[in-house]
Amino acid sequence: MAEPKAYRNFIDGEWVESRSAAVFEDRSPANRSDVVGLFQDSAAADAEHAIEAAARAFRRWRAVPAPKRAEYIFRMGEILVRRKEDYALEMAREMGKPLREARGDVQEAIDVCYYMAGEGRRLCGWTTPSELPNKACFTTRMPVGPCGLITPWNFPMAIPSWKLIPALVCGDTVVMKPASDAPLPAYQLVKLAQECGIPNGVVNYVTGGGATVGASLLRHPGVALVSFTGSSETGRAVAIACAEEFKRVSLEMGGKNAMIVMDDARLDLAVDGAVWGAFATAGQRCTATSRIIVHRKVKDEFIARLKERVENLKVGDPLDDTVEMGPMVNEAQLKKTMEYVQIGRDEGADLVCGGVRLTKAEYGRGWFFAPTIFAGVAPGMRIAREEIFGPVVSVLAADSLDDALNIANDTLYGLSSSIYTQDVNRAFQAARDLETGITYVNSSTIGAETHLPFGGTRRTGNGHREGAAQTALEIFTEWKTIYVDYSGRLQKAQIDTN
Ligand code: UN1
Repeated sequence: MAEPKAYRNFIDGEWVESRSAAVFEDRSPANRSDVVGLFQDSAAADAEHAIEAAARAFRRWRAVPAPKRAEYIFRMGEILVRRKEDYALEMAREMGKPLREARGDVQEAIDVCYYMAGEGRRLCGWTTPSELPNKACFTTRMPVGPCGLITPWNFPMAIPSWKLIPALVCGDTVVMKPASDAPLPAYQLVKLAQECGIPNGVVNYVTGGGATVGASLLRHPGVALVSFTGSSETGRAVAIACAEEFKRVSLEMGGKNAMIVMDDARLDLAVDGAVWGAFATAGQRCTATSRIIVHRKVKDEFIARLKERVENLKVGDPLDDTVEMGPMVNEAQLKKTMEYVQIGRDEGADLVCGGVRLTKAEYGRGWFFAPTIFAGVAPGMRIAREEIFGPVVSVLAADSLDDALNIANDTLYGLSSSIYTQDVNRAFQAARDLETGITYVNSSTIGAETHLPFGGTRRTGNGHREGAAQTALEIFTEWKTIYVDYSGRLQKAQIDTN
């Protein structure tokens, strides 16, 4: 086997090794002997170096007209289109999502590039009359400064792009710290930014641990904003650290997303949505369907049909185009999932299928877990309350729409939700009353589009929404109010109350 490729940090326009002189291995979760690459196990000093470069570059980048900044982004989109298949293959190998989902992940980055490139010619503020004659008032969006982007492994190109691309259009500079389980797609985005001519220091990339690189981004006063996607636990630590420095912080965190299936639902659609929602990316999505609340009248039939589909899901090599579910990303995620299966059994839930690690033949080389359904789950059980982030779904019963809504809303999280019904009144009531950032009617809890607000209530976030320009720009810019007095008169002479 050829030596694995060693990937470097990107700081101030140079590809550099870490001052720590240490690297970590990035292995495929489907085949642990496959080393995808070696990445820099960076020291805090590397992150500091990158933050300083981003701070210097900010002074120049903020002055580049936004339509020009957007041209770089458009070019990135054009190249991404051409390389989509290569990047998808690389991603499937690196973090284990099936190829067709990996294509979708790259596609999200393409969509964000094209969509946000248009924003370069908008970035609109507003004007409003002044209280005084001969005075103009208007508002304009200003970049916030160097941003620390801390991104997860489950959407390793899409999520970095949701942050990087709007930040660049807005005139911010960035230091990216991708998750160590999947740093390669973010590396490709950074390389692309360089290839498209984005000036040195505007985009920086530093790999390594949360305690070194992540902590520097949180503590260094040169970082104006931290945008984080990951667990609620880590998000809390991020928010606390940012508060110390009065940093802006945008958090996208956990979910315990519910799908409601009413007695009038098209069960074929609901079963299909449940399979996709619960087991895409092996359940490792913050939008994953992890609770299915089914009307008691159709519960048994629904479970029987779901079981049949899930038992026939093709689990295997993510690079095989016919595979429907790949491995879990790492051993820790696998262990956590196994622990929750045990918790579910101990709580008295009914294991319908799955519940075991897959180890036979090729499965033994990776972190494979069987897609798992629990039925007879009560709302108070831990498997119905805590985020598992694995291929495990809990089925709960409800007696009415109100009952289902109460169960769905009885959670600490609030990212996504869905309802299957053919009754328009029920659909609209659920759309209003499900207390989540996103609600789907007659489709699964996953499948968010990049030009709509993405984010959630409660412990899922801190009020921000990524995606849509109307909301993403609120994260990556701040408002400036400008008054222009063209009266040529002494201020006092004009009015005495202001
Ligand atoms: C995530 O799981 O962190 O809606 C993001 C979806 C994807 C994005 C998920 N478009 O499932």
